[in-house]
Amino acid sequence: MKKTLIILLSMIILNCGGSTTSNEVTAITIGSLGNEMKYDTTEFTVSAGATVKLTMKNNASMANMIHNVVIVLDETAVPNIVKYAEMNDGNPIPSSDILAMTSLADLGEEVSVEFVAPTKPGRYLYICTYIAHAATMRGYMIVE
Ligand SMILES: [Cu+2]
Repeated sequence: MKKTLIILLSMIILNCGGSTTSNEVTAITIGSLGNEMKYDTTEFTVSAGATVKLTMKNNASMANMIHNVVIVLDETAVPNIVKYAEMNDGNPIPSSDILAMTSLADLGEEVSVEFVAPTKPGRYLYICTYIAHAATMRGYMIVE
């Protein structure tokens, strides 16, 4: 904890040096909606090119309610991404159509991933690829 604080403080100090690069991280948390196959957040906005720390918080208490967040660059690739993930216990196969993904969060668990948002503004679909969840567990990351 102390170490994190020191790192954060040094980052702030470094940022005061007139440098044009930013170390700011946009933190987003997406939870599951209780025991439903739904996210509690179905839309969030980030700046183009921002560094994003995305956390999936699994709020479920029911067996098999395992979730992830997979942000997709090309929506037309979703059927294949889901198909291959479902053949792989819900874990997506890494692909150039996937911008970022968390691992699968077990009941009560939190998992995070850090990534850089696209520089191209738009709406980027995110889905849960655990078996049979993708139809209802979805939302949009808006890049502006
Ligand atoms: Cu899910």
